[in-house]
Order: sequence, then structure tokens, then C-alpha cells
Amino acid sequence: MDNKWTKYVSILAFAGMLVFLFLLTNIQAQTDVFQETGQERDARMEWWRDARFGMFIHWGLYSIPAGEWKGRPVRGVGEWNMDRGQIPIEDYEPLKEQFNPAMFDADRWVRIAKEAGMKYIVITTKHHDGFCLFDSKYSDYDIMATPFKRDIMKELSDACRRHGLKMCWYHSILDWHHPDYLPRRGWETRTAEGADYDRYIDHMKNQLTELVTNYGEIGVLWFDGGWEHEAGMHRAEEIIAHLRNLQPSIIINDRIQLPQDFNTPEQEIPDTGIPGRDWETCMTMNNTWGFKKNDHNWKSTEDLLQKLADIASKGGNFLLNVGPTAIGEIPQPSIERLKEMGDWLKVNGEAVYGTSASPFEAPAWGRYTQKALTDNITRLYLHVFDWPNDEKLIVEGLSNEAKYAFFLSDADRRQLGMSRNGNLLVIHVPRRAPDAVNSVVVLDIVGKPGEK
Ligand code: H79
Repeated sequence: MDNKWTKYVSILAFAGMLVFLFLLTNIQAQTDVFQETGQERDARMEWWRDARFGMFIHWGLYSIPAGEWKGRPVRGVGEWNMDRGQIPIEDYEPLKEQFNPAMFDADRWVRIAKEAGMKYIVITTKHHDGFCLFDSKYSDYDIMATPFKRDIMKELSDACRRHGLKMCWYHSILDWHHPDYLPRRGWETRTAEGADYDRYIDHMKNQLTELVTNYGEIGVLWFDGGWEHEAGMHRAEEIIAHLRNLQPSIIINDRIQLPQDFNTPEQEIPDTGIPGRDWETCMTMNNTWGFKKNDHNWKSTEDLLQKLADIASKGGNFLLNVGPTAIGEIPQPSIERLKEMGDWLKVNGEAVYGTSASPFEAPAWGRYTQKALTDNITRLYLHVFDWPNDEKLIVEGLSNEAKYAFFLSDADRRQLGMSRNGNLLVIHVPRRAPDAVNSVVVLDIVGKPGEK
């Protein structure tokens, strides 16, 4: 009897061990794809961290109704037109027959981004309405089903490559059109019967494969709309492993219910950045992502430039949106603001690109960014929004030796006078601000800030 039990127990234990080993190697195989050293990760993230400023483009069928439906305003953001207007698929889908953006010129869009000082472009390959702006063999609801019949993603990715910008894809997991996507909206009449979310994920995986194999190198895969299900339902690990397998250096955001490479605060700038994480604030210039003809609530260039400095001072990126019209034009107010931002960046870009977060709390007059010049010299950039009226720019809490100060806009780098009072450094500046929005003073100090 005893003997028999021991035999059973050991067989069971052996079997258990086999199962355990099997699971372990399987988990190993799954996680291998994500395994990289800190150095490898830094190398992969380098271009993105240096870039600091990118263009978001929301474009799709919703740019045709442009915030209305049958002559009536639809509340909410433009790209939500179908849902906010409770428009059934059979009414919304025919918009594809009208999509014919005669003015679309990929080179022009990329030049606008480049002139603005933006280093990458993230465009909606597909938004929640399910319409695909790329040529997909897995969907008839794509750009090839429109009179336009030109693969917009192909033209844009080629243009980006020509101009040296990184092409990045926004892709919505949420899909109001695909029959297998679940759940249904509360207002629609389609039944959920026969729908199979797992089959939807197969479909999404196929389309993502197209997006990362047919258009050369892709900088970022920017998921959205993943909040209706958990990571497991999306088969997020499998999808990500698949993408990383096809493009090992791709950067992936946090919206497929796994943290991945960076966080994505939307329409907000976190108070103190996001410690320990890379992050990017995405934001609109007016109140909508997709074009709305009656949204004229534009942020000022001053506001946008100060937001860029604020974000850089907290170690983040700024993904600023444009919503082109149905004929393929970026709205003029957006173009004007981007041009002005570019003019500022041409002079002051050094204070933004490749910098890291401020070592100090934000001063009353503006923001700091910083860059290590050599092992022993740190360059502080003083972004002065509010110019002092007593010719004294005060740097508080600086224990390091201050070597040299000058205006970034001064090609001759004439040295500004400085005096000290303990940890208070006074930089002697002219009465008039060199720049009405953000005057950058460069301050080179010995060692790292905070060190003697
Ligand atoms: O693509 C842009 C948005 O459409 C998308 N993310 C950015 C980049 C986004 N989808 N959903 N959300 C963000 C959050 C959901 C917001 C909602 Fe609403 C509040 C859905 C319903 C109420 C905003 C306001 C959308 C419709 C009305």
C-alpha cells in the first residue's frame, strides 16, 4: 500500500515538474522578444527622445461631414462623428464614395511638419470608424474603395523618407465598422450574434502586418482605443511580439493595455512629468482632432511654444495635431502656427532637441531644460516666458560655478554679466526681451546641477 502511494506521488510530482518546465520555457519564449538591455533600449529610443516634437494627423471619412450630419451640428470631436451622431454603418459607409482629396500632396504636408521643426509624423491609418487610409487586402473599406484610389500611407511614408522624418502609424483597436469587433454601441441596431472578437484580432494582426511590412521602416506604432478590453482579449503580447519580430526597433505606445515604451497623456501635460517613464503629450490646436468646419477655438502660437518648452522641461515629447480637410488641406490657422513655431525652433531648437528634464522646479519666469556638454560642463537652457523688468534674471538654488551665459539667439554669443549671492545667481540682461514668447538664455555650469 505504502509503496503504491509513493509511486503515485512521485509520478504525479514528475508530471507536475514536466508541466512546470513546459510552461517556463513557453513563458521564456514569449518574453524573449521583449528582452533587451537598458543600453539596447536607450539606443532604440534615442531618435524619439531627441526628437521632442512630432505631428499628429487625424484624417479620414469624418473630415467630409466635418462636424455636421445632414446640415446639423454633431457634438464632440470631429472623428467621433459617426458615434456622436448615431449614424448607422449603411449611412456612414457611403462617405467613402466622396473621399477624393484633390489637394492632397504628401510632400507639402511633410514639408509643413519639417518647417515646423517636427521630427516625426503619426497618422491615423484607421480611426474608430474603421475606415483604412492604406491599401489593405483584408478590407474593402479602405482607400482603394474611394474614387481617390491612391495609397496615402505609401505616398506619405515615401515623402517622410525623402525629407528625413520618421513615419509612424496611429491604429485604432476600437472599430465601429468591423462585424467581429465587440461590443456594439448602445445606440446601434446591428446584432452581436455570430461576432467573434478573436477573429477580429486575427484581422487586426493581418492589417498590422501590412502596415509594418509594406511601407519601410516605421518609427512608432501608436495604438488607440484599447480600453474596451483587457490585454488578454487583444492578445496584446502576441501582437507586440509579432510587431517587434517584423521591426525590431519599432517603438510602441501604452494603449494596447500593456505599458510598453511610452505613456500617452492626452490633452494634458503632467505636472511633474512621468518619473521613470518615457512619455508624450498629444494635443489638439483647437478642440478637435478630425477637421470640424466650425471649430475656430485655436490656441495661440505663444501658448503652443510655451507648452513645448514646458513638456521638454519635464522630459516629454509634444505630439501636436492637425486635422486636414476633405480636399486634403491642412487648415490655414494650423499652418500659420506651425510656421511660427518653426521660426522659433530654427533659432532656439538647441534648447529643445536632445535635451533632458529640468534639474530644478520651474522658476517663476519660465522653464529649464539641460544637456551635458562634456563630462564636466552642463549646459542649462533658461526658457524665459516672463521677462524681468529690472534687468536681473535670477537663477535660484544653483550651487555650481557658472562659467558663461549668452542668448541662444545671439550668433556672436556675447557674454552676459553675472553676479552671485550665495546660491542665487543674477544674470544681467537688457531691458527688452529678445523674444516676446520665450527668450532662451544659455548658462554653462561646472559639473552636474546640484554638485559643487
Ligand atoms: O484620436 C483621438 C481621440 O478620438 C481618441 N484619442 C485621440 C488621440 C480618443 N478616443 N476616445 N478617447 C480618446 C477617450 C474617450 C472620450 C469620450 Fe467622448 C468622452 C468618448 C465619449 C465621451 C470625446 C468626447 C469623444 C466623444 C466625445
